[in-house]
Amino acid sequence: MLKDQDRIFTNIYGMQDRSLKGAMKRGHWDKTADLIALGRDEIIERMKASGLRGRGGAGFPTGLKWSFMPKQSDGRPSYLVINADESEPGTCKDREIMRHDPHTLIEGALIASFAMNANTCYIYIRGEYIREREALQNAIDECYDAGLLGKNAAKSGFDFDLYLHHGAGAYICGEETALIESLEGKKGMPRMKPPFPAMAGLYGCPTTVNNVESIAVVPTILRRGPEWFAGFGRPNNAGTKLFAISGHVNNPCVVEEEMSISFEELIEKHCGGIRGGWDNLLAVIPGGSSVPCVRGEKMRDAIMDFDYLRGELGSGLGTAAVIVMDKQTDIVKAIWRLSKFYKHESCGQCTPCREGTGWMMRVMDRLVRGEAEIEEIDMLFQVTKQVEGHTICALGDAAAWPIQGLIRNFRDEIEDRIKAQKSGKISAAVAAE
Ligand code: L3W
Ligand code: SF4
Repeated sequence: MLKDQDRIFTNIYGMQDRSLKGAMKRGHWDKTADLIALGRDEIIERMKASGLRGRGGAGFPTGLKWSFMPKQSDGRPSYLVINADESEPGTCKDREIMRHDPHTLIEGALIASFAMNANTCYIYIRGEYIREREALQNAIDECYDAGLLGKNAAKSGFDFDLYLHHGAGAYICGEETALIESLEGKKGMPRMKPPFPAMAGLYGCPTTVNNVESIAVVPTILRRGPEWFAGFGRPNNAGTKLFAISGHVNNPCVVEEEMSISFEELIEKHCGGIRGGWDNLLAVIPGGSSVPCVRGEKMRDAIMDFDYLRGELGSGLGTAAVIVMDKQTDIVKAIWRLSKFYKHESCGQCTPCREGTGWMMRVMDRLVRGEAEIEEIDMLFQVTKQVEGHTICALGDAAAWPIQGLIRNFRDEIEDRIKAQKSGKISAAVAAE
């Protein structure tokens, strides 16, 4: 278990002063100019050595991503864009950073932007995060007043501006290129990649889009050293990580823990156990709604990191939003609800996603009522395969994977439901309640 002194986020529960004064007392903004004086290449090398992988869901190595940005300007400005459009169902970790520890993010934005030669950074915050927006804007204002942002930011010799921009409630704007479109004032629709944003991003200029947590950990990694961060977790899965645990645990919470902690330890130490005990655990979605669910009995010994959850369990760490479901859960209905969500949030520009999310939801409607034929389960699986990997952005995959997880892990539950409905044991109306 992570010791208190190893926690990066020292005010995640808002028990302390979140103002600049309070943040400085906790060690933030301490000799930031010295960190910047390390120089661009050295900062990027240290971030690579830390092993930090992006905290927004994909786990792409952060230092490597920064190294894609041009070293010499070709006349175009470079940008850092921070993705604070936290909308993945189950995910509420970045919210806690912005509410209670906003200076970790602002200081990280300055250092990361310097490393990528970006004099301007935009934070794109989810529209519904009104209190977080206020907290963050207050912290930004404090930094301008104190000379930590603006001309010669933090006396580093680097001029840097930071702007907060809020979205309007569309999940798809969390996809990095849709976010860029939205920031440019257009409808939030994903672009084809390549080109990746590092080549042509905001206003066609070199851009890096990073998640809030990825940027907020940067100052501490540089202060304590990359080897300190790399010392947590298994190889290729380094660091400390915010886990957001919701659902049927006794104490749902957001907690910073060591990467690769076991699921059992995470739940027992921080959440007071599973509601009704471990025998009552039905299923877990370990990384936000976009990754497949896993049967409860496979999760108890699971290692909570990218490689184990993907490689051993066919799921994923995603945003580390851990959704726990006990045996009182109607799992077919839970996944049906996710289908409805993805259908609603599809931007509609590519056919497999636009049509496929509708088809998947309609078959899930029938399954949830028990009105389908058994053969339709395989047909639904085939539809998910037609969507997966055939779309412009990852929303298509995200819509397909939860259903694939349901069919792989809970086929018996779906079949029982259809049989019970056919034999009159449950009515369609009751099944769909
Ligand atoms: C340059 C290359 N850059 C990849 C960059 C790319 C992006 C990052 C990861 O989706 C996932 C999605 C959600 N040259 C590059 C390159 N990059 N190859 O690396 O890229 P990618 O395509 O692997 O993923 P993505 O499109 O960024 C993110 C999943 O995360 N997710 C969570 C989503 C929701 C939230 C939230 O609410 N906060 O994050 C959960 O699983 O489904 O699969 O920057 O440009 N050759
Ligand atoms: Fe839009 Fe869906 Fe295509 Fe993504 S996969 S671009 S959300 S239609």
